[in-house]
Amino acid sequence: MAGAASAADLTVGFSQIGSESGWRAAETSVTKQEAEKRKVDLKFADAQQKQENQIKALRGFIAQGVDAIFIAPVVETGWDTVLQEAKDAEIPVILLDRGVKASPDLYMTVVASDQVHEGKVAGDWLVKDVGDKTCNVVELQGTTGSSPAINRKKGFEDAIASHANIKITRSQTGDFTRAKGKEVMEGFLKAENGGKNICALYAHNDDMAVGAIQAIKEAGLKPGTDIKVVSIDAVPDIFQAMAAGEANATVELTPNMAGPAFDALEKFKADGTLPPKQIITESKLYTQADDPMKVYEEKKGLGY
Ligand code: GZL
Repeated sequence: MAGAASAADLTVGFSQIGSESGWRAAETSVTKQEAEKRKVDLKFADAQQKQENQIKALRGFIAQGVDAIFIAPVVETGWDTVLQEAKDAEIPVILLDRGVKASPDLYMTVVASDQVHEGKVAGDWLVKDVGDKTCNVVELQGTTGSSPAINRKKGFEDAIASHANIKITRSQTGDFTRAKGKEVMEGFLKAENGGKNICALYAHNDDMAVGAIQAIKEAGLKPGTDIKVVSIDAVPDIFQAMAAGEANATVELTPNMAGPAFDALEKFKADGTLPPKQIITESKLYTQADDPMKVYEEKKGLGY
């Protein structure tokens, strides 16, 4: 259509949290590919997990006069002022993969999974797996104050609420990283009779689960058998662990939040159509029954 803004005319500032997990690295590479495909000029800023760096990056994008801002907000709170500054500069903001506690008129849309549902799917799998056996669960939470950590905890607790035989006995943040996941799991194992009192691990992402699997093995126990392992993201390495019988289930999170975000932005720029306030991506359960090495081969090399 004559005069319709094509993506090629757009400059988008992207404030990314960092590279704390394989999934985050995949999201970054997919976002850059999506921008490339659409000939969008993407200004990328890595915040190294710090909110103040994201706020600084957003102010830089506003000063540059970008056409739009994408941000994966590291935590839910503390965004009102800088989002208002973007709104005052008439620069639309799209949230990727995490939500914020701010007035919805301060951002165009959030492209993310239903994180409560992800936690519920993980919990439902464990409920089905353990039946009426007593099961003490340890939980590795994501980054404190982040929407996935809050929501995935809620979803899992909803799933086990009516099953008195399943209880979360220890819960601590592993900040979505392998190293922290391993370290915190080592503490859980020590505190729980060398792990003999632990029936299952629920990790808010696969990277923490992979770190914890290492700790379980070093404690002389069999992950996937002595301690069941359920997590979220569906990164390649969790499928390798599943194929080795060391992990049991994961809930897939697509790393392609940018595709729907760019689509919404292009439509808005072309004819002013606003997207819904939430664009929810699919979640899919994978278990050892899903030919894990085949899935691993399909996923590796996709930027993880
Ligand atoms: C969830 C996303 C989480 C991933 C982690 O939408 O924000 O952040 O599950 C990542 O791997 O660190």
